[in-house]
Amino acid sequence: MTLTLNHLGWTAILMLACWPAHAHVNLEQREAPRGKSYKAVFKVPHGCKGEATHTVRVEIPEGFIGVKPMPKPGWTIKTERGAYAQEYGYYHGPLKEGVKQIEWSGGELPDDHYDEFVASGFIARELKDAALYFKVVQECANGAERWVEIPGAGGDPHDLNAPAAVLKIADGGNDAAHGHDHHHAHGNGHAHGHNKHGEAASDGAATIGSLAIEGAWTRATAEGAKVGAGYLTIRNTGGDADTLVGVETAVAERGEIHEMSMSEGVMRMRRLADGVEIPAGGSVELKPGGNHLMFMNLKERLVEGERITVTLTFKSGATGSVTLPVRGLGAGKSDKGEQHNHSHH
Ligand SMILES: [Cu+2]
Repeated sequence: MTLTLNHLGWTAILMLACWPAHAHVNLEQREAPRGKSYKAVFKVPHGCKGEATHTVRVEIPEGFIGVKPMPKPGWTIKTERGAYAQEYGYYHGPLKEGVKQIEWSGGELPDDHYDEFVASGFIARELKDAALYFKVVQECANGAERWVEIPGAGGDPHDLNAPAAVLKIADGGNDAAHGHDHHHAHGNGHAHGHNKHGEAASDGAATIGSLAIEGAWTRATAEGAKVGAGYLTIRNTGGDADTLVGVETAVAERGEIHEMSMSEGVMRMRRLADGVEIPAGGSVELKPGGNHLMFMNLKERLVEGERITVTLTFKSGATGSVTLPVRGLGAGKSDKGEQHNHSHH
C-alpha cells in the first residue's frame, strides 16, 4: 500500500512540523493532578548553539503555588516573589503570594553535558486550565535559548520552534498518578468513576483500562476526500505492555493503523497489521508524519469544529471510545497548501 503524493509539499511539511530543531527544555514528569504537590524537574539537554549555559530562568505559571527552588551546588539562586491573581487554598490556609520566577545563575553547564533544575510546589485545586506552561530561558556567554512559546487555541505544539515546558493537569477521573484504581472519588469531586468501562471522557481524552488517551484529534477533509487521519497519544499506566490493534468509527467504512515513513525521498504509508505496541509505563504518540489512525472510505466529510467518535481496541481486550475534535485542514502542518492525494492501493 503506497501513497502517491506531492513529494515536495510533504517533504517541506515534514521538516517544518516534525523535525525538532533541537531537543527542548522539558519537564521530567509531564502530567500531574490538581490539589497535589508537584516536583518540577527541568531537563536541560544542551547549551546555546555550542556555548555553555550559565543562567537558567524559569517563569512560574499562575496556579503553581508555594514554589521553592532546589539549591544547586555551583549555582546562585535568585527568586522573584509577587501576588497571585487570586487566593489559593493551601495546607494551612489561603496563599496570596509566592515565588513567580526562579533564576539559577553563575554556573557552568557545557553544551555536551546534561543537567536538571528542580523546584517543588503545589498545583492549586482552583486551577481551571488543562495545562501549565513554564517559560524557560537559558543564557550563555553570547547567546540565549528562549523556550517561551505557548500554542494558541487549537494550536499544534509541533508547530512551535521553542515551546515552553508544558505540564498537563490531570482531571480527577483521569488521574494517572492514582493508577486508575478506586481513588476516583478524590480529585475535584466529580463523578468520573466509569472511565474504566471505556466511556468517552472529555474531548480528545479518555481512559481505557490502564491506557490513558490524550490529545486526540483529526483533521478536516476536503470535499470528496476518501480518507481521514487521526492522531493521539496513548500512555500505558499499567504494568504490562499492550497493543493498539483496532480502530473503528461510524464516519468511515473501516479504520486502520498506519505507519508513515520516508524511503528514497518518497513518503510511504503502510498498514500496521500487528498494531502499535505501548510498553508498560511508556507512551506512544500517533502524529502527523508518523504513525496515525486512518479512516478509510469516509462516509461523510470531516468538518472543522465538529467531532467524531472513535473506538479503540487493544490486544488485552480493553476497548473504549474517544472523541476527536476536528481541526482545520492545515492543522499540524505549516503549509496550508498541502494537497496530498491520499490514494491507498
Ligand atoms: Cu495512512
